[in-house]
Amino acid sequence: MEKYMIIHPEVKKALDAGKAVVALESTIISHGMPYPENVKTARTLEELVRSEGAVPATIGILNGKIKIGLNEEELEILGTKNEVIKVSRRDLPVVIAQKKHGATTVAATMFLANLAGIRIFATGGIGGVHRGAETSFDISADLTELGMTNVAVICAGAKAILDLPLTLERLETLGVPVLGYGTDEFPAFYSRKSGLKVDQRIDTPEQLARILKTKWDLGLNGGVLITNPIPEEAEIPAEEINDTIETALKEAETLGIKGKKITPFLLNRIKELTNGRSLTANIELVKNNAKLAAQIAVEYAKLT
Ligand code: PSU
Ligand code: MN
Repeated sequence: MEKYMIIHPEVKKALDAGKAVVALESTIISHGMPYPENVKTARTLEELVRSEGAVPATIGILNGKIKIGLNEEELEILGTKNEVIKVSRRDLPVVIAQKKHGATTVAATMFLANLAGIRIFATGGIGGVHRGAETSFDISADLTELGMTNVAVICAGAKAILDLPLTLERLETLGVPVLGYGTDEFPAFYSRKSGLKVDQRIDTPEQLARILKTKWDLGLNGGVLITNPIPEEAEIPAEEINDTIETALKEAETLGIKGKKITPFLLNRIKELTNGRSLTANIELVKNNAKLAAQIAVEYAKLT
């Protein structure tokens, strides 16, 4: 594995000692947010994870090397360079063999976290079933990965640009528990509410850790989706953001934007249309998730 993967010494030490580690993704840095907010947010996430007593491991690919834990310079490259490829599961061998730079999506980050022995991963919002998927077939590889890889993903729900009811249906079929941290309702990324229910509300990091341990002890392979609503102060209520999302979706259709380009396009257009408010919301919700993920990782480390 050393041929392909470099684990940062601090992360390696924590993993060997059975200490709490939290994986963080890099697509959000390279394709989800503009510079310099992206790099600044990535650093803040790492600090937040540390302040809760866990070790952060931001995952990305540099010159074809899988990096579990990035240094300052590497974060800066992923945050600024145009040639950084958005890497989902299927892109991994191509980008690695060709020695390119890659920012990993939820699917690819889950896969690599598992390879490194990290069980807890924080992101913003997972990919899911796109609106109109009945004709476009656009369903994020994040869902299939959640169906098979033993990593818990802490997120603010699925991005509101998606078809949330269909996303929940897929997660059910794939055997992925969808848990609400302190909420009965499935959060909708920018908004705390979606009108949809989670499987189960769970109120403490300790109970969440126990569910993870139980699932994997039983050989129930696959991920767990832990949904954490955006903090109230940063929320954009669904009634306010929905028109903007509709506008952005229509533009994407007119421009013929498809495949891996659609999510970055929509996030950027929504940011422009809300004069940056959606970016602030995005930053605050990821920070909230990184904190919770660290708390869960600390509890999980106590059980293993
Ligand atoms: N959450 C964010 N911003 C993002 C993403 C998630 O707050 O940019 C990224 C994640 O990396 C996720 C990806 O895996 O969008 C989904 O892309 P797609 O729909 O093409 O699978
Ligand atoms: Mn897609």
